Formats: sequence, C-alpha cells, structure tokens
Amino acid sequence: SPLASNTIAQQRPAHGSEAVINEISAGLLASDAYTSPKFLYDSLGSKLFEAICELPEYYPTRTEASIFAAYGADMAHAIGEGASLIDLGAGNCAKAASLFPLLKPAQYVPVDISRDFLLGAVAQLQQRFPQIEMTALGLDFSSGFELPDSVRGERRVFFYPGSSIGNFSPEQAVTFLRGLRANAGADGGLLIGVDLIKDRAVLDAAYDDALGVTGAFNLNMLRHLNHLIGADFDVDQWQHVAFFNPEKSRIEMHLEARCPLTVTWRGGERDFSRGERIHTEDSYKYTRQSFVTLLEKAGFATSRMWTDKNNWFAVIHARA
Ligand code: AVJ
Repeated sequence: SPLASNTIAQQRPAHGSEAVINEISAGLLASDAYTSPKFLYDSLGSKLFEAICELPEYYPTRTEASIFAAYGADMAHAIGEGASLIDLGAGNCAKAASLFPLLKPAQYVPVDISRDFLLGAVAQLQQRFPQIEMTALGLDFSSGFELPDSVRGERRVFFYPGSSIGNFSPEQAVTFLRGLRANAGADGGLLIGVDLIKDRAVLDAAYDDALGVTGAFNLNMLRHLNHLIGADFDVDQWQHVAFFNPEKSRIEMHLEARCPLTVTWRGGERDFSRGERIHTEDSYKYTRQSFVTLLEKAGFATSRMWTDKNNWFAVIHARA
C-alpha cells in the first residue's frame, strides 16, 4: 500500500518496558499514590475518551470545535499554508483533519502514545488527503521527544488542542512548551487549545458525567496497568472520584478503594485502606491572561487568541 512508505511507528513492547514498570511502581508506592494520566490511553481508553467527547457534559471538545469552525480561516492566515503540522496527542486525528482544507499543510505528523489506535486513524486519513505527506509517531511525548529527520522544514507548527496542556502543572507546562519552541524552527509556532476557568458546577459535571463514561475511562486505567506491569487490580474494588480544586485551579481525578485491599504487581505490592486514593489525572484550568503569561515564560510570542461567546475555551496561536 502507498501508506507503508510514509508511515513510521516506533516499536514498543506489548507489555511495559523496565522503565515503564519502574515509573508506575514509584507512583503506586508513594505515600499519596499517583499514576501518570498517559496510562489512561490504551486502545479502549482512547475509544472511551472519544465517547467522552460526545457527552453533553463534556463541553471542551464541542466548544473548541465551534471556535475552529468560526475562525479556521483566520487561523490558517496566521499560520500560513504549507507548514509541517505536528499534532500532539492526535488520537483519532479528527481535529487536525477539520483544519486541513483551510490550513493546507505540506506535512502532517500525528503523535500519540496509543500507537495502534493512531495507526488505524492515520491509514483512513491518508486516503482522504493523499496530497499531504503523513508520518505517524506512536510514542510518549510527555517528557520531550526527537522529531525524525523527515520533519526538518523551517515551518514546524505544533498543534496541541483539547487543553491537553492542562495535564501538566503550570511549571511542567512551561518546561514542556520551552521544548516545543526549541524544536519549532525559525518560522515555526504553536496552535494550542486551553480550557478556561468557569462555573464550578459546569467543571464538576464535565468530569463526572451522568452515564459514567468518565468513570469507565478512569477505571480502565486499572485494566491497562494490569496488562503493563502484571498487576492484579480488581476494577470492582475501586470507584471514580473527580472534582474541581479551586485553590490549585484544576480538576483532579482519583480512583478510590471501596474496601481494604492489596494490589501486587511485577516487583511490588501495596495495601490500600478503604477510601484511600490513587491520583490519576490533573486538568488545569487557566484564565486567558494567565495562559498568555505562561506562553511568554516559555519564550513564545502570542499572535492571536480566539474564544467562544461564553469564554469557556480559548485557542491561541503563538510564534516561536
Ligand atoms: C485529554 C487531558 C484534555 O483533561 O479534559 C477528559 C482528559 N479526563 N475527561 C481533559 C479527560 C477526563 C482531557 N484531556
């Protein structure tokens, strides 16, 4: 197939590598147990996240899409045609694809930790847009990554929609954005989506929906951990907890033990008492000004900002 020649996927072992096992063990053994939210995304996790994006309570995807629909031409004008678009956490690639007709990128480089899910999406997308060179990267970019030599054009534009930047603390976000800036090239930049602080009830409902899809998404991490590190989590013994923490301006997701229990995994073991939690995700919320300040700390120059009528979400273009 013509896809095979321009689709690169980094090979990863089916089970977690030594490094992944060590990373997860360290979090599970910490006095306040935690795991990285990147482990939410195995193939089922990516599908559950797609379902979350359809929920009435989960406003970010829909709101951001309305901003792209209203101002896509403006965004394309700010960025310019023929760029190399590097889509971080591309998932099903739908957001970038919605901008292709206006943005006309020369190259599309979707990156996602959920490798098999990504490859399925890119194979379909390449057929719809045969003129765009596509290079899929199945890797974890959360602690920085090397762009392949085929992505060395002068107009490298990072696309980081959906407020995924919210998974980092503000300090981590600055470090991460600095890394992007260093890789963007002289004429490059960033198109980023940011979720804004709003009424607390709206925030809480978005992360604790009536159907329990977000709960399933959170609990699915335990199945993924069982696979990655040979753990014996019993999903029935845990429950989803999510709430807005106004002091820290973030949604917190946790998994809470419903009874006293013991978990064992390759090289480790831990007891949890009833009510004890594993902190699985943070989703930081910003004001427009606080995020512009953060971009400036990372060395970016904000060029344009677009929002919806409620000011619930912002899309920002910044130059490297
Ligand atoms: C993919 C990180 C943007 O924080 O809103 C959705 C993930 N977690 N529901 C978010 C998520 C629970 C999402 N991001």
